[in-house]
Amino acid sequence: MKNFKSKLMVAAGICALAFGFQSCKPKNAGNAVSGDAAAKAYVAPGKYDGFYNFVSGGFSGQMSVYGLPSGRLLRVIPVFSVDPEKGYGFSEETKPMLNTSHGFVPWDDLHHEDLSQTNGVIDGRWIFANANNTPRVARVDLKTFHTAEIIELPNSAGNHSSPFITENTEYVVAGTRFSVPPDNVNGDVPINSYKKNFKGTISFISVDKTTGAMSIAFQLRCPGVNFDLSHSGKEKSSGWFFFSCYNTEQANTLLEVNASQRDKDFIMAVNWKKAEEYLKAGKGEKQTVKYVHNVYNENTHSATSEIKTEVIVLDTKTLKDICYFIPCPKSPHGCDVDPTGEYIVGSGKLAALIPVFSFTKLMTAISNKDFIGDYEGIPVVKYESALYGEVKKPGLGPLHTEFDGKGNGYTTMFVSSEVVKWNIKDLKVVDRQPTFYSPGHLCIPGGDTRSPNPKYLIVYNKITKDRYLPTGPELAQSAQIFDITGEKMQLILDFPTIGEPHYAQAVASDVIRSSSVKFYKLEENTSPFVSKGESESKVVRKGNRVDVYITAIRSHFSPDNIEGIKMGDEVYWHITNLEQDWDVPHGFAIKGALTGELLVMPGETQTLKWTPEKPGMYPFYCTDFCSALHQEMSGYVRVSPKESSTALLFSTGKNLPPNDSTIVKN
Ligand code: K7E
Ligand code: CUA
Repeated sequence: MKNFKSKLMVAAGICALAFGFQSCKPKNAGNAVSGDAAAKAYVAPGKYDGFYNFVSGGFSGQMSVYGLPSGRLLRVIPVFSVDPEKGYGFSEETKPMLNTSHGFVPWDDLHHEDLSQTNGVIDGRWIFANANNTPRVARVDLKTFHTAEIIELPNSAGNHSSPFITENTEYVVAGTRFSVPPDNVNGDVPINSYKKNFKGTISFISVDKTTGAMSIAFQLRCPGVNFDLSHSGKEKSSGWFFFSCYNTEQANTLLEVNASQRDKDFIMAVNWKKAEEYLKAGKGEKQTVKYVHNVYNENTHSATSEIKTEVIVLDTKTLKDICYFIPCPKSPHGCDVDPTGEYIVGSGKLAALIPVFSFTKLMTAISNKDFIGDYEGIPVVKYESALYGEVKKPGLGPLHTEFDGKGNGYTTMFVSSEVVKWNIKDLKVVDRQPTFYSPGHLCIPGGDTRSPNPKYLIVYNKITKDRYLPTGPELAQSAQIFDITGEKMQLILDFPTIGEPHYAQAVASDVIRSSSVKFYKLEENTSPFVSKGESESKVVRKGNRVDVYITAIRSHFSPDNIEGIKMGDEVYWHITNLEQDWDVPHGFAIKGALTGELLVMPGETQTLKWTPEKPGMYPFYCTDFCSALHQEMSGYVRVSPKESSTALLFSTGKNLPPNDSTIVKN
């Protein structure tokens, strides 16, 4: 959202004069927390939090897991970014996860998350996330909190309107932010041919009910606009999807001005059940593309990366009745659907009101063909015919809305730095509370599902002045928790976040807790490089490739003395953690390696590739404090010149025989 800031600040100035909105910085920043707040956020040592909160890491490419209401950071899950702390993206087994059609991409920008649902309720199985820059969608398995799968999206650029799921996780849906020429045509065209050559694409990724496996079922080819955000319909509107669209001006330069011309942009309503019918009837076109599908296997403990070459595209211009545009003021960002599925809320970044659309009215308008025309062949429904009503003077710069299931919406106001609670029926503002500062997304546990759990509201801020100790030019990003059990929202805690948070989701902890994997069973480990006991540990040379099958158990490695590695060798350290107990990882580090830690879970095998740079003695050690004798958990590798005659020897617990290094001259 930072890119919108300057425009919004300008708008703020204008609107503050015109409407007398509050200034950007709330006045009572210092003392907004009332007396009993601390008690409400307090979770005693040794007690569990009631909720998991999954917070996007933004440009850190990761997802962090907090406990609520304590705001305690529990875990960082690497998704689209390498994580040296865990070895993700450094081990040979996890490297393929970050493979794309553009090669290995070690870092991306993660904005949105969506927890899987069954019957419109969070089922705690998976959480999906988007890579914004190089378009991808990931699935994280909540049994292990590991990234299980990543699928790349062809015909897309800036995968922002993503990922949003349907009520039974039939599909994970992703809309492209940047329209671009499709991948199978020549994209080497003048930029100013936008109107002619640029297309928007929405991907429907199917999700296997049992395994969660993703595959691109079909794509919709849409007019060239910017798809910003979306949400699926629910209950009565299930079968539909809603996308906010901006840049309906189809500008290709200085969007700040040129994409803010029209008084209204659109929300695009998509009848995906209809799209499925066309797909079944064979109306899709096969398109040659190239994208990558990466899958992590929890038995081999390794990922595979496969290149795919085809998608099926449905053209929404020729296939009628899939898409409809609803005019929506003005450059809408958030597009949120209330728990009943009746109300669709568009948050126009530059609008001084919040339009709430009625699904029932929309359906009537569509069947009556109550259109004001078409936009690139797609019917445009009359604004008033789809509108339920407008929330007047809600604040400035509305971005995102969540729901409490008790008839209220909560909308963040980026410019006026507040969160505003409003009643869905009468569209009256019920309460407003300052945030510190410039909130982006917000989250109520289950707040975008049929069944919210409205105890807390968490607001994720973009700017954090005078809330935390200074840390140089950049301050910590911040989240703020409000108790929303009463009529008024009550701020109870600030906590810092990693990267820049965008969307977040939360769920009661018991939905996930009980299914947590505690360790991997060694007997189920089918890695080709596993050693299931110390007796299987070994060092094998094949040409200049050396495979070290090494085991880790408290508190030693086997083998721990290795000689006969030579310059020019590529050494693959296959570390199997023999422990069979909860929370006993071992780490592995060797001088000169690209990471100081490869973290290996009990029962798991992970591989570090290492190429020594000069002859000498190289210690290796365990990086995870695993026992009182952790510091003893170490070993030595001797590296000899390429031409030396040093024999390849290894041992544990006894000295190697004499092994002279003589240079052999050919
Ligand atoms: Cu509003 Cu990328 Cu969802 Cu940030 S986005 S806030
Ligand atoms: Cu194993 Cu420390």
